[in-house]
Amino acid sequence: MNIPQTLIQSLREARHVVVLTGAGISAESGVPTFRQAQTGLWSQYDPQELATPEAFRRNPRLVWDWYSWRRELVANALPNQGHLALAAIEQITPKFTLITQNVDSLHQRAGSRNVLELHGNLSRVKCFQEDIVIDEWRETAEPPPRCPRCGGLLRPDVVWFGEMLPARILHLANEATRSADIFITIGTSGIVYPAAALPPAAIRSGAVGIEVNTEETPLTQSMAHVLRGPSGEIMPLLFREAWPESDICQPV
Ligand code: BJW
Repeated sequence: MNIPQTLIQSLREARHVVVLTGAGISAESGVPTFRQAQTGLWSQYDPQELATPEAFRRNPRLVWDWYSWRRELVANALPNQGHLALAAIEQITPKFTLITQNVDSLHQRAGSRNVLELHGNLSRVKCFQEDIVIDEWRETAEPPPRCPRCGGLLRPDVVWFGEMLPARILHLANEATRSADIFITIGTSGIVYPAAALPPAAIRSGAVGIEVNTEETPLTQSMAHVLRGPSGEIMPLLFREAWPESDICQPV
């Protein structure tokens, strides 16, 4: 792939690089994307219908079991070259903010530090009743497990459709978006709000917009640069072209 020199130059000169990632960045780690057909037992369910408070109210066990399956899947996955390249870019740029819609912790496991998790994290659970994060819990024969404080049902600490995003994190994401010189979206379909509103907001504030995705999305048209292909190949290439002299974490 030919990466435009103007893009390389903008990246080298940027004071604040902001990245928004979605499920596509973890695809090469073997984690199915949100809207990809699910596999095996879960292929008969629509993820959009499982990721709601209504679904949990209707069938808490089904929703809990889906998240338990995904928790195990990501625990056995490894960060890929795309995650690693972002951790390397964070080390070499003056200011770097990684906004992720993912709940899989793969960015943190790759070494990224300044990560804003818009949609929560699979590894945490909270009480469905009291909305309080519970540190100690274990799987039970009759899932979901119960809250040790009030006996309510436990649920994953993720953001479902119709729920508010964590206010402080969303505030930090909006602030970073407004001050970005470069805003890169990676592996997101760009259809879920308010995350999907961040790239156009960054571009309105003067950022150079870059999209890395295997497919076209509703965000594509507004981007200054579109890099079409898998992020596990494109991100290391971008890093090597922008900082050929760097010896930090040269992705292979
Ligand atoms: C690759 C690749 C490779 C593959 N390399 N690329 C404004 C307008 C319309 C609707 C709304 C609106 N504002 C709010 C709404 C409602 C709703 C919404 O957005 N609905 C839309 C579907 C229309 N939003 C909400 O409800 C949000 N809450 C909210 O706004 O609160 C205030 C409010 C409440 C009530 C009413 C109104 C306002 C909450 C959204 C929470 C989303 N949660 C989920 C689940 C998280 C937990 C879990 O994981 O189970 O988050 S849904 C799901 O979508 C998940 C993802 O983070 C999110 C985004 O998906 P993502 O990451 O983009 O994945 P995919 O699968 O869609 O795409 C993968 C992409 O990768 C594709 O493009 C591939 O091509 C690409 N790809 N391989 C590069 N190797």
